Amino acid sequence: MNYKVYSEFTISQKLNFLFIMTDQQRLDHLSCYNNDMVLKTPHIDRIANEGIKFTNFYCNNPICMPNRSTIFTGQYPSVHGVTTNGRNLPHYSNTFVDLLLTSGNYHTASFGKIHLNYFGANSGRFQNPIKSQEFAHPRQYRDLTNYTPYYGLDEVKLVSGHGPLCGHPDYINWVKKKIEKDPTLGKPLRIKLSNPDNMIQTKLNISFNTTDSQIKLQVVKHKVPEGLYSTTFVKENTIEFLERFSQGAYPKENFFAFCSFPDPHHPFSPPGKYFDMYKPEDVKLPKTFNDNHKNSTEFNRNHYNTLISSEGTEKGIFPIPKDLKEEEAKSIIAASYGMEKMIDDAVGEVLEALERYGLSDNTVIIFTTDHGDLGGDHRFFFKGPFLYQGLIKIPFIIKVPNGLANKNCDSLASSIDIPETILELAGITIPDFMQGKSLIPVLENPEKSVKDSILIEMDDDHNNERIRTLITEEWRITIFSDHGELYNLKDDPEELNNLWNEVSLNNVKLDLILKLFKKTNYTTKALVRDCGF
Ligand SMILES: [Ca+2]
Repeated sequence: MNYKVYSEFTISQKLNFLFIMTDQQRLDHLSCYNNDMVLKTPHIDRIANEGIKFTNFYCNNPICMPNRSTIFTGQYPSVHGVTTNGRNLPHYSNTFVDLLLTSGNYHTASFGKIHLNYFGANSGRFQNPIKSQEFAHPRQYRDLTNYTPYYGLDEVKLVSGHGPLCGHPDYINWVKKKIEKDPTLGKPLRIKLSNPDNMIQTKLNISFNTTDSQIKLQVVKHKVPEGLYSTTFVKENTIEFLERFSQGAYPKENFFAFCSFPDPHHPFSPPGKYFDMYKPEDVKLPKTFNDNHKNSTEFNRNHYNTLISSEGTEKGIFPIPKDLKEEEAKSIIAASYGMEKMIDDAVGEVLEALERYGLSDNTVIIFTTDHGDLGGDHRFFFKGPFLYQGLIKIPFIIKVPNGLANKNCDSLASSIDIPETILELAGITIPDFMQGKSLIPVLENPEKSVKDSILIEMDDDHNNERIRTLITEEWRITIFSDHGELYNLKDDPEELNNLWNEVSLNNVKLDLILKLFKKTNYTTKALVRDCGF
């Protein structure tokens, strides 16, 4: 691939990158995408006002580790190998951050969740699993090594897990330091600094104060104060880094900073004042909440029927409560709003710091999430093999210094395009192994289009399904092993009417299947021989 000069913007110096990412955040939970909502996110909205907001941006896999690995490598999950959670990105993988680091110009840093290695303990189901560098539980901390540079990241402060169930030595040591400075923070949890890591983490984790039904809803009230919560860890570490960088603490000319919040992923557990900030009665449910799956696939219909007649969970796979009532659904969304408000407040402070330390004039700001959340769409929550828009269509906002401001871009684009966009903005040649497209053409002219379709892969080991989805401007087609979905996104944006068996659309279906086949029949490099024959 030839390197194209990025010429349209008047950039006199090399650019820094502040890459802000959240986990499992719905596009319509940001007020710049949805103004008809009680939650307002003015700070994230500000990035959109000063930059470009993408309105047709998709993840390439609706699960954490696969899509995060896609963002780092610029490859589809079936190519980089992280086809599901619980599979580490191979340590030899080449990421865009490696390329920033080896360019010699960039200090590369990460504060928060990464999830390119798995978090969890081995329950005995797996024999000799490859070790992780992101273990959340103190029992595994002895297996961690001095791990930087980590997939190209020179400096890392990690937090693993979600909600009040967070861990990793970087986070636990930060908690200890915070309590050392301000002992009142540890009081509600009765944390003593003389306690070892596992005692401190147990105190963080057992601080749930909730009823059984709330746990089923994944709404969790806990005693972890705002000042010790993961969002504060990410915010403070990012701000302290920006200060250090501005003071010349690093020998590099530029920085790449990954500011990555573990929220608003379930359990929905906003700390302190954020827990009750939004009232369930002020929440509007998605339009499809009362879909009874009459025109859905049998697979979705079975899941729906199971969830409305089961006791809370279906084999622990889809943690959805029995007979979910509208008020309960609203309470889940209200709690997620609290987490999202806390993130927006944190983003506001990070942006303020960027300006305070004189770094905003040459820093690209990116805001996105790793995938969405079903969030009550079609009465489903969290994630799963239900490729509805709330799960797959995600926010992507980018502000380039001296670039276009307050513009929308309706071009199809996806997570796999992020690394090439960053590399091109950094003036680094895009390597052949990357499979996305740089978004520079639409940053220069948001009226243009960079892609006519998006591929979403999902290998679902719970159901042993390799599900492939193609999104075009008009259609979503999703192919399972023995059934399919076809929705006209223009006529039926709520995806209520599955047209897979509509005979009059057979030509459309065939055309989309061919497009999907071509898209999956990719090669990462030109076919080359080692010898003539
Ligand atoms: Ca995720």
